[in-house]
Amino acid sequence: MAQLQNDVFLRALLRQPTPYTPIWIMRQAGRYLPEYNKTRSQAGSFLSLCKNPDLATEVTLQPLARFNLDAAILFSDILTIPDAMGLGLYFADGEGPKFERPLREEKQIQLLSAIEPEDQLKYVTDAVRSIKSALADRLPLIGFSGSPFTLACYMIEGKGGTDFHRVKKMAYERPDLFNKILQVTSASVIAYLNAQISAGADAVMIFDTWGGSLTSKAFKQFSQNNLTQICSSLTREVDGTVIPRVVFTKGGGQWLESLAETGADALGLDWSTDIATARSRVGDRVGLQGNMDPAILLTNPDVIQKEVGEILMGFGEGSGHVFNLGHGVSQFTPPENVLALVEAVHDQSPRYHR
Ligand code: 1CP
Repeated sequence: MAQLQNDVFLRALLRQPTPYTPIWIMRQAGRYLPEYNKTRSQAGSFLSLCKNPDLATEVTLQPLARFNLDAAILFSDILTIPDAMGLGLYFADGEGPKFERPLREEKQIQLLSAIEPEDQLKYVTDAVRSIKSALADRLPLIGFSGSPFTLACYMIEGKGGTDFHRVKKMAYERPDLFNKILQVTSASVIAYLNAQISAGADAVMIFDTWGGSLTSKAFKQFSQNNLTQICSSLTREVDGTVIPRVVFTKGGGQWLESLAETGADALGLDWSTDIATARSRVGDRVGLQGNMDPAILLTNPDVIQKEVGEILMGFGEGSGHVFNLGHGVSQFTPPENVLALVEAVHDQSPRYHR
């Protein structure tokens, strides 16, 4: 692997010294950027963007051309895995993701089998190779997947934004069946992330977006165990360079100590947890990535600079912090506020790294 020109992000994840705090933004390529909307309308749909490696490369690079970000993230979606399993992903206009064939019958579940990434999801690994080549070792590229629990939520409910009653009913009433879904999905996630690493991803992130909807006991049983299994099965090094892993459980602030035991190098934090408290709880076991409320980006540069100052001061001196939002950037964010955010983090953070 060639030396990256900017590896501050990778070093921060591994809690190695850096000259400043690196920043990238969840959903940095997306609907708040006019150039993204243009490419998306030319492509016809979000899914055709994901499935075309040239267009996925183009939109991955769009935020990097505007902002001095410290990492690129593969343009794709977590729902590519259930789509490859045959559930039929589609996006109805103005609505979130949906599945034509959600998992409702026991027979369907018994027939599920793990995906072969270089076969069914070759458009993703092709996109990783294409983005790596376009980046020309300027910045690291983040690969990603959903967690098995979060993917199971979409696979069973058939859509997002629900109360998870179908999922929880199955988990509590038929844990055997629910575990079958989790096992097949975990095997798929492991193969998928390792394929992204082989294709050139420099770090990987697992989005456990709905883990926080569970009770503490159910979280251990139905999400954390799989996160640990995945981390222990991921490729650790490529040509002597460590591939860091980030685990992000939204709403998981109460479980940081146990999440630090999953094998993650860093934990994503949503905005509901104070970052100073989070750091004192995890100590030097893991790095932290986060955790500005995305709603701050709807305000103005003065408010943004002040908030950045508070989060940097909250984390305090030393390495191990990657600045990010606590969740994805809103589509109503003015791009100039993202510019102000990135500049504020780069201007204000060197004093914490002397
Ligand atoms: O153009 C459009 O209308 C599509 C909007 C969109 C985008 C830009 C979707 C649909 N997905 C994406 C890209 C995406 N999704 C990325 C790209 C990389 C980047 O950060 O620039 C990533 C990392 C994701 C991951 C993802 N998809 C998650 C996990 C992160 C999170 O936000 O919690 C989840 C839950 C999804 C499902 C999904 N896909 C799209 C939407 C609107 C949703 C959420 C639906 C819901 O609320 O349940």
